[in-house]
Amino acid sequence: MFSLSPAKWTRILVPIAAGLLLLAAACGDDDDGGGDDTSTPAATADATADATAADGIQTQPDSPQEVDAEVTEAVDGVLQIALEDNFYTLNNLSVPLGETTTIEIVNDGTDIHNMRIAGPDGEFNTDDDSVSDPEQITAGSTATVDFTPTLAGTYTFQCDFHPAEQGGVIVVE
Ligand SMILES: [Cu+2]
Repeated sequence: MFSLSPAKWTRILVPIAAGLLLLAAACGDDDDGGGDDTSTPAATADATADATAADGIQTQPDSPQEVDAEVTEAVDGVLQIALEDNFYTLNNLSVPLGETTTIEIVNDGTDIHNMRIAGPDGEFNTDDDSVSDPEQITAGSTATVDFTPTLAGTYTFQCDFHPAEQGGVIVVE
């Protein structure tokens, strides 16, 4: 009985080989599972990006000028403020989200002043700033800033000529 014919060996070995192939296929499925695992970090990165967008604007600089206790709201898309040496007469402003507010500025001082609003990036002198037109407002003259915020939050503005003492905030909601 120890001497099996080649035909009998074939009947024994073929099922074993087939079993090994099945095991290999099963391992292949495990590898696919590993592939699913590698997609998880990408999904996490997307969630992080969404969370950043949902957080809205970046942390803004502090106003160099003490902020008014009273809030001044835009009326029919217009806010009127004045410049003095060296402060804003009103500097706790409120405007609606997603609408253009025109800030009308008159320079009641003797120095040159202006108004620059840090954009959503929370930094001055970057592309997303809103700046008065003209950028230099001489004594007795006027200027405007058209501000159309698309993200809610509290933005900081400053005078570029007196950034250490003249500024304020705009609440967007
Ligand atoms: Cu100034």
